[in-house]
Amino acid sequence: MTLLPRIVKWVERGASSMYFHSRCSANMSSNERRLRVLVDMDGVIADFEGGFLQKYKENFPNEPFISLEDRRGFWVSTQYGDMRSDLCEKAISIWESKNFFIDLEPLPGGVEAVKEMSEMENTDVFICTSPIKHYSYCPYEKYAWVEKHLGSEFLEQIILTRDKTIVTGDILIDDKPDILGVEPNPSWEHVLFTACHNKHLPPNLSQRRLLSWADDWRGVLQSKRQ
Ligand code: DGP
Ligand code: MG
Repeated sequence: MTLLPRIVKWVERGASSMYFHSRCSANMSSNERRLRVLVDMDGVIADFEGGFLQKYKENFPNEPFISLEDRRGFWVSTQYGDMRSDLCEKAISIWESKNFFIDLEPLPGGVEAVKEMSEMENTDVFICTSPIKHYSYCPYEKYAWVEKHLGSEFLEQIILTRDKTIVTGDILIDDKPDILGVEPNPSWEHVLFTACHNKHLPPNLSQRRLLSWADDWRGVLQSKRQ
């Protein structure tokens, strides 16, 4: 974030906390409620599927693979295991390897969108991502990826959790169709981010979608402010 928007953010935060603590009756419109946006990482800003397929083919050049066009279902290992049972473990070995997560390419427009929304007035953005349980590399590399692509100031904005339902927010932009956990009524609206594995799902009228970062994400945020 460049210096000027950061100063504006500090002033905004100070102003809104003064407002809530002093209970003064200042002009409400200048104290609009802050919007909290949770942005998933894999499949939303980091190209997990593309990175997986590239490394799988490099590591197992003689094994069958599933093109991104033919991907179905969230769990990559399930679809590989359905093709041939031993391919499940081969798939898992790819994302459990060192440098898998740090090497992921950004998805088009994602980094720019996250930076832009974080500079919007009255907007807090968090990267909300589930690490894999094989923790040797993934959590470290997720932090390193954020620093590399979004900048060190975003290290303050990372939430690593296997259960996103317990995180409070207004919107969760995520490519996983079903986000379940211990909280039956999460505070956020889940906006489904289109990915190769979910684009064939039947339309769900109760779930909004973002087709890509070229889609109207600004309109989605605006709709939550009203
Ligand atoms: P998230 O994008 O925050 O919902 O994280 C989901 C993680 O799970 C992400 O790192 C991708 C990974 N993942 C995808 N397919 C599989 C799978 O079949 N098995 C496991 N263990 N993880 C998977
Ligand atoms: Mg994801």
